[in-house]
Amino acid sequence: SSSSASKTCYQDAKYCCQRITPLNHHNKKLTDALEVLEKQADFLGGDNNSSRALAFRKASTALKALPKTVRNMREVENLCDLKGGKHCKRVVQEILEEGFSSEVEDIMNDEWFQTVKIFTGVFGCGAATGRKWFDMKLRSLEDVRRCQDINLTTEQKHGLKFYDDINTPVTRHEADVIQQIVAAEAQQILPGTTVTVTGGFSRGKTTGHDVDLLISHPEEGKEEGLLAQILYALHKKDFLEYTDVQNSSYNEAAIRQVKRNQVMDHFERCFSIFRLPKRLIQDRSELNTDQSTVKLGENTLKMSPKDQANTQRPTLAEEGSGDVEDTTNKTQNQDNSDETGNADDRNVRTQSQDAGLLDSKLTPCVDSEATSLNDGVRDWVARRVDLIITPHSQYAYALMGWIGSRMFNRSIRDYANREMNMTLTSHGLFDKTKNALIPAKTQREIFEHLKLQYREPKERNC
Ligand code: DCP
Ligand code: MG
Repeated sequence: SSSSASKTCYQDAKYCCQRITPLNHHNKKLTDALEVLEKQADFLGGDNNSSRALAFRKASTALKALPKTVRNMREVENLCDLKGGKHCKRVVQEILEEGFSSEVEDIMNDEWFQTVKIFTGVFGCGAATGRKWFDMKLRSLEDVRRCQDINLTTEQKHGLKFYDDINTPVTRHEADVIQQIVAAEAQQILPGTTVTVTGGFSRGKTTGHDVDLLISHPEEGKEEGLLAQILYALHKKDFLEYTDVQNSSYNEAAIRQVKRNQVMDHFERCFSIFRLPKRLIQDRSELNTDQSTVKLGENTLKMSPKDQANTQRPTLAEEGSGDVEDTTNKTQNQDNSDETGNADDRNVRTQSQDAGLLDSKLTPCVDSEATSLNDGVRDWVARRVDLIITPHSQYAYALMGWIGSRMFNRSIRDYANREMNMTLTSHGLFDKTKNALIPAKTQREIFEHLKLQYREPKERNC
C-alpha cells in the first residue's frame, strides 16, 4: 500500500529500506536464534524452505531496527514481519520466557546441521552439495578430501585446500591492504581508475567473509578490458591463487525484464582467491614507512627491495602467452589433469609446486618458524576477493547494490517495484510507467527518485 511508503514511524515501517538498521542492535539474542532457523531452512533447500528462510530473515531484520531490547511479546506483536509468523513468534516467546529456545539448541547440536554447516564453508559448496556429501556418509572435511566418489570442482578443491584461511574472518585492515594492492595495479594500468571497498565493510562491519571491490573509471568505456589487465598484473606478482572470470552480460533488455528477486547482476567480475602476504598484514606500518616506494599514480604501494626484485623476475605465468585467459586456463588444466589421481596425491603435488614457487621467489618472513609449524611453505594467507567492474554511468547503482546488505537490496527493490512501479537493479532504475531508465550520479539521487529518505550504508545492516 502507498501509505506505508510515507510512514513516518520508521521502526515498524513495512520495508526495511525505510528503517534504520544499525550493525550493533539491541536484540542479538533473538536475531541469532532466528538466524539459526533461517540457516537450517536454507540448508534443507527447496521452494518451501527458502520461503521459510526468508520469513525468519525478515523477522530478524525487523528486530534489528528496534531501538531497545525486547522484554515481552506485547512489544513485538505489531511488527509487520513477525505478525504472520507463528514459528517466529513461538521462538521469540520461548527465548523471552525461558532465556533460550530448545528448538534452536537442538538444531545447533544436530549432527546433520553441524556437518552441512562445515561443508558449506567450503568455497564452491552450496547447500545442495553439502546435503549430498552428508548423504554419502561423509562427516568431515577429511572424509570429503579422501572420498574417491566425488568429482570436486576446481573451486571446491581450492575451498578444501584453503578451508581454514577462508573461514577465518577477513579484517578491515586486510581489506584495506588488498584494496591498496589492487588500486596500485589499476592506477598503473589506467590512471584515474577507482577501486572501492564495498560489501559488509562499507556498512561498518569490522570483519567479513570476503573483500568486495568495485572498480570503475570516471570516463565511460575506459573500464572495458581493465579487469583482464588488472588480473594479469596481479597474477605476475603472485597475488592470485585462483580466478573465476565472468564476462559482462549486461544489455538494456536485462534491466527491463529483470526476474523477480534475481540477485546476480550482469557486471564483468572475477571471483578470486587472493594471496595476501603475511608480511603486509603483520606489520601495519610497513605499507607506509618502508623506504622503497613504488610510486604508481596517486596510490603508492611500498614494497621491500627483495619483493621488488621478485616482481621483476619472470614467473611461471610470464612464460605463458602473457594472456590472462591463458593463465586462468592453465590453472584449470592443472587441476583437471589431477582429477585422475586421488585427493592425497593432488595435495602433495600442489603443495610441492607451491614450495618450489615460493622458494624461488620469496624470502622467509619474520615468523617463518611459526609458518612452518602450520603448513611449512606459505607466507601468505588465502583471502576471498571479488572484483567487479562497472561503467561510470551505472556506478551509483552498482555501489548501492554491492554495499548491500542482501536484505536491504531485496527490500528496496521490492519497494521500487510495488510502491513506485519501477525496476531497481545494480545497473539502474527503470520507470515502468514512463518506460524510461532513470540515471543517477549518487546514491542519494537514487533514494530521491524512489521518494525514500536517505539511509547511510551503516544504517543498511538488515
Ligand atoms: N549481494 C546481494 N545478493 C546476494 C549476494 C550479494 O545483493 N545474493 C550484494 C549485497 C551484499 C554485497 O553484494 O552486501 C556483497 O556480498 P557479500 O556476500 O560479500 O555480502 P557482505 O559483504 O554483506 O557480507 P560479508 O561481510 O560476509 O562479506
Ligand atoms: Mg562481502
